[in-house]
Amino acid sequence: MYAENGRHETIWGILRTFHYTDSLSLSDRFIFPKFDVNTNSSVELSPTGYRFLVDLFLKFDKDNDGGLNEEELNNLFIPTPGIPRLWQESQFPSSIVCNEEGYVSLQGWLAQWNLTTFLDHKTTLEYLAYLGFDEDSSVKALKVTKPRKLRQKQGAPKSGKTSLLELFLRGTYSDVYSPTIKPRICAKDIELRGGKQCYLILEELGELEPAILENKKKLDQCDVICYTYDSSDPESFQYLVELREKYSSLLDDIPSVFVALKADLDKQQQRSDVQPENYTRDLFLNSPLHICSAWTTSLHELFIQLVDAAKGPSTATPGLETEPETPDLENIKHLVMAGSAITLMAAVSVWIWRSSVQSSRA
Ligand SMILES: Nc1nc2c(ncn2[C@@H]2O[C@H](COP(=O)(O)OP(=O)(O)OP(=O)(O)O)[C@@H](O)[C@H]2O)c(=O)[nH]1
Ligand SMILES: [Mg+2]
Repeated sequence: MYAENGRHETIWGILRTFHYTDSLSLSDRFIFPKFDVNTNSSVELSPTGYRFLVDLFLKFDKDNDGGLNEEELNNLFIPTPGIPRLWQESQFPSSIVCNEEGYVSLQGWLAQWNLTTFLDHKTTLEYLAYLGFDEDSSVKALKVTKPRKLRQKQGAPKSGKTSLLELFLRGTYSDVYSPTIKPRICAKDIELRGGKQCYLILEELGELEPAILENKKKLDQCDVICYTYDSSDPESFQYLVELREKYSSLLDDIPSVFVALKADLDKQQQRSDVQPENYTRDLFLNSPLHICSAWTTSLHELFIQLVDAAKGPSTATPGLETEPETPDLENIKHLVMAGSAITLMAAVSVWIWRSSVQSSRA
């Protein structure tokens, strides 16, 4: 009866009371259904998938405060082997927006699933199966995007990448500097011009940066590189110049956006062979956007530029002289979910890089 009513957590509650363990298992074909993805395509949640996740959230937010506290989250995950490993690796919930109490908000919950699906759709399929998405298969919760061009982000050490991530998620950042060692990833929806929304995935790779630059396959996952430097530090830009020189064959194919951070501090002449404005001009790219972590509108402008670069890669690819093209709106699947005011479209992933060698100098 409980199974028919979709009350999987109750069934598991009963089984656990009687000391059944996880070895009572679902068939592999059900947990890991076949799902083909073309190269250069990525996987996203379908409207049905989003709707299921919204309903799940609402069902388990028992106190109706718009956030899942630890107990509510644990209850939700009872039918599963626990919070996905991928979530633990991305330091969930620091990867998403939480409410004031630090509980997972609906906005953050959906962003986390969006991130999961982008990074490893098999985890999404597996968990939706545990959570009772569909008695036949969880594949209806997903969709494959059209093959797309590449996109991604990277920057000079100590230039303010982590602060940017913090601001993106929480609207504040810390004055205390601590270098990023382990990669940090976060996802959140942003509003574009005209009110459309999109999920932006930002990643700062920490010490993994050199390894990523040597891994073409990993590089392909990313949409835009955002090169960040500190406009108040005369040594900062040269780092980007050298890095781009060293890896030019890989980096030249990828849409790029240059950003000068810490615009609130005095701008210094960069001690590099070429000044940033000339460097970007020679690559037929926009001049570096001057951003200060405290100016929220300038930040928003940056996030929009990143999405534009992903949507119209030819306008943002180094060395490509092209007429500005209209972003491929076909690719932007604009969906409105029933029962919620959230509109969705393709996710854009952006990586922020730094070199461990350089950081020890910084
Ligand atoms: N004045 C000013 N300081 C900033 C701004 N953004 C970041 N900072 C400070 O700059 C320092 C470095 O910031 P992080 O965000 O940690 O830099 P990072 O690029 O992530 O550094 P690594 O991870 O070591 O490469 C911190 O002390 C921040 O508080 C800004 O817009 N203005
Ligand atoms: Mg950092």
